[in-house]
Amino acid sequence: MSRRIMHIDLDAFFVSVEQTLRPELKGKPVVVGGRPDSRGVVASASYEARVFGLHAGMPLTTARRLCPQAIFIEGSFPRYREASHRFMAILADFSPYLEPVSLDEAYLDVTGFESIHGSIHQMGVAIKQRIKDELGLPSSVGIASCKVVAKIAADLSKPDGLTEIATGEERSFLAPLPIAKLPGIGKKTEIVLNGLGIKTIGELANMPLSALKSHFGTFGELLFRYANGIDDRKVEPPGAAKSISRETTFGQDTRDRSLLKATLGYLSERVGAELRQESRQARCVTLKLRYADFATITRRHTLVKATDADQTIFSTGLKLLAKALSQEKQPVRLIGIGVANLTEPGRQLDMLDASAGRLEQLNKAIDRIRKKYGFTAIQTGRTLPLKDIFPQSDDGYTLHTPSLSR
Ligand code: DCP
Ligand code: CA
Repeated sequence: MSRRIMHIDLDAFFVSVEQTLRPELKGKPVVVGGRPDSRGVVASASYEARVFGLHAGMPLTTARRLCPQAIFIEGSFPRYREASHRFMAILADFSPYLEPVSLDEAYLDVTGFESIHGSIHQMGVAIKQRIKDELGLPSSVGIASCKVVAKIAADLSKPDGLTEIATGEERSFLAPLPIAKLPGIGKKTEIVLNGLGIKTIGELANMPLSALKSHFGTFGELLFRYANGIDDRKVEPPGAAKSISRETTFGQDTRDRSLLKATLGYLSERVGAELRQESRQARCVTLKLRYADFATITRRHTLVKATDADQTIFSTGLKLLAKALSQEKQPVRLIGIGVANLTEPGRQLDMLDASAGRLEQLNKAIDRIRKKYGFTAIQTGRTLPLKDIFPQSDDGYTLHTPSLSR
């Protein structure tokens, strides 16, 4: 039996949430990301702003130049998280086979649900309506026999649309579309394919599999399958998070080691706090740096033993930082730290290791106090240098990139 997969994505999510709070912003070019003279990038642009070429990821200064009349909003992450929870709760009402992909995007497996709603199309209409009625947010829906086609269908219906692709029509639906519409095709792959004379998904679908494999290896096979509308990935209800990270862009590019170190310390504490909140431990620590020229590197270290300790995350990040800085002399624009390879904590083992046990007790105590009095109630030595630089709130330091200070 053919599956029915639905992809639901909120339109201009951050902007749309702001518009529900300030209806006078509706129908106007609006950008969420920060003040137009700040160094951040566009997080979300209204469709009215996109007419001027604005898009996510564009520096705010460029956005202002292209569209000076746009209204720029810093945004507030807790509001978006709240809207996201309510959005997912609505979807969960419709099908238990729910896979959230990001804050504003999810897959639902709705195979066999037509009898409840009359048709799957009607079900999509009902979902859109509830999101509009209860959250005031516009959404776009794609329905197809597999994830990749459903996602592309949703994408093409934006804003506020719904597209259903009948089983058997996947290839003909995809064929005329430019290859860039296919998830996974970035700029590099696009250039290579263009070099081979491939511009549309249909042309890609008609390439011999062997040729794609010889150019792209196993990824070539994936491309071939997607281009032909073949995708057996299941809709997977969430297990636990696979990684946790925090990053921030500096107000000014910096070479200041003590600022870099203190910021890394703060971000490590935020990562550690979330790990413990989620009752997870991690074996892999990743440092991310973006230099003044936008070149971005990540450096990774795998620990012998999984950890949820700020101190271990920080000291590992610091070693990676020292090494990276010794290899690159440019000032740093952005710094981030993340953990991956998450596991359930192995408590018994920790108890055998006295120093790990002590750290665990210390971090737990810090978490308790912070939960009660706010994140900045306790300052560790490693973040103290930030005190004079960033404003503080109960929720933590207000770093430069507002949506990432979470
Ligand atoms: N986001 C971000 N930074 C990015 C991209 C996205 O902070 N570089 C945030 C803001 C977006 C939200 O994630 O509102 C969802 O991302 P989407 O890519 O789905 O973008 P939008 O919802 O804003 O627009 P669209 O209507 O194209 O889905
Ligand atoms: Ca979206």
